[in-house]
Amino acid sequence: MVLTIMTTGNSTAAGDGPDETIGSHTGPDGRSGIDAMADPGTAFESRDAAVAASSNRVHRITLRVQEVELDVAPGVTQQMWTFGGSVPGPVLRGRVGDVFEVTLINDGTVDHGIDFHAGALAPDRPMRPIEPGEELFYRFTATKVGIWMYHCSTQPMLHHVGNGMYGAVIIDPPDLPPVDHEYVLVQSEIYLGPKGEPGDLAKMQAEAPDAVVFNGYVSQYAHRPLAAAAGDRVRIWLINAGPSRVSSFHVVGAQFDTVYREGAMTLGPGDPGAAQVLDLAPAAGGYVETVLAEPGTYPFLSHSMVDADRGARGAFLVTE
Ligand SMILES: [Cu+2]
Repeated sequence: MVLTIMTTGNSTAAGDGPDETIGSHTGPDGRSGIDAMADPGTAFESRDAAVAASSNRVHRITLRVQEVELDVAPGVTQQMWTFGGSVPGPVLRGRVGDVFEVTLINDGTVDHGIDFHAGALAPDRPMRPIEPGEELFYRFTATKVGIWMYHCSTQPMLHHVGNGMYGAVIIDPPDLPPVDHEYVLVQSEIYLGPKGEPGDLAKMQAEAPDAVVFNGYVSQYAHRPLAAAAGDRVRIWLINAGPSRVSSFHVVGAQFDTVYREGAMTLGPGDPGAAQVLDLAPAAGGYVETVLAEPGTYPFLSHSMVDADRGARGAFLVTE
């Protein structure tokens, strides 16, 4: 691996760098301030991608909209709009018939709202935008299995989703068999804005992301690989939060013998064929399963190569 060091306007943490007056994430040559190959350092903690089942039948959740400065790449921060202070927001999980009772509180400085694809209802009231300081109550019953996106419902949604307001709800199929490891990955784009300000809407409109990421941070699982042992069955839940790029999830050295995609089981372990990618349009989701046959490092990526180079990549570290 080649470590590329680029000179940028400010890749330092908020408020502590000599370049602060430049006030932009873009260097004088116009290139992004993000080096998707950079090492995040020994202190870096990746987001836990493991996801456990829940036995609750009623899920009471308080989501506070918080506008916070987050690390998105080594040495690069961005003022993000979040559900609960993280990007993506928390992963919710239940089963068919479960009730989700969500209280949304807007601690931000502009209007925000929420839209759960996991429920079907008239959007007029629960998805309405609320002003700073307000809250709303959103109740839905999960009637269909799948991995469903939730996101901010305030216009321009391109700006709100493009600046971090999304997450996943997993509704398990009733007969979902246990596996050795279960992970969830949310793909999304990062559009850097000026220092201390939200992401750049013009970049979003031009579909010119500075990075494409799994679980909110460039290449994090390339540096902190997801664990498995040889012969383990691994299930990976995926949702493509976009807002605009297609995802084409692939694991180098692996074939998916099980594929669930947008409401349909398209492959099972008994089928003669297998899949090389799970392709997901923006807001689409599904899961794949594979058995990683022998010890080694198995990179994963969006096989849309420009996005892999932007940080949509990681690895499984498979031990004996
Ligand atoms: Cu919002």
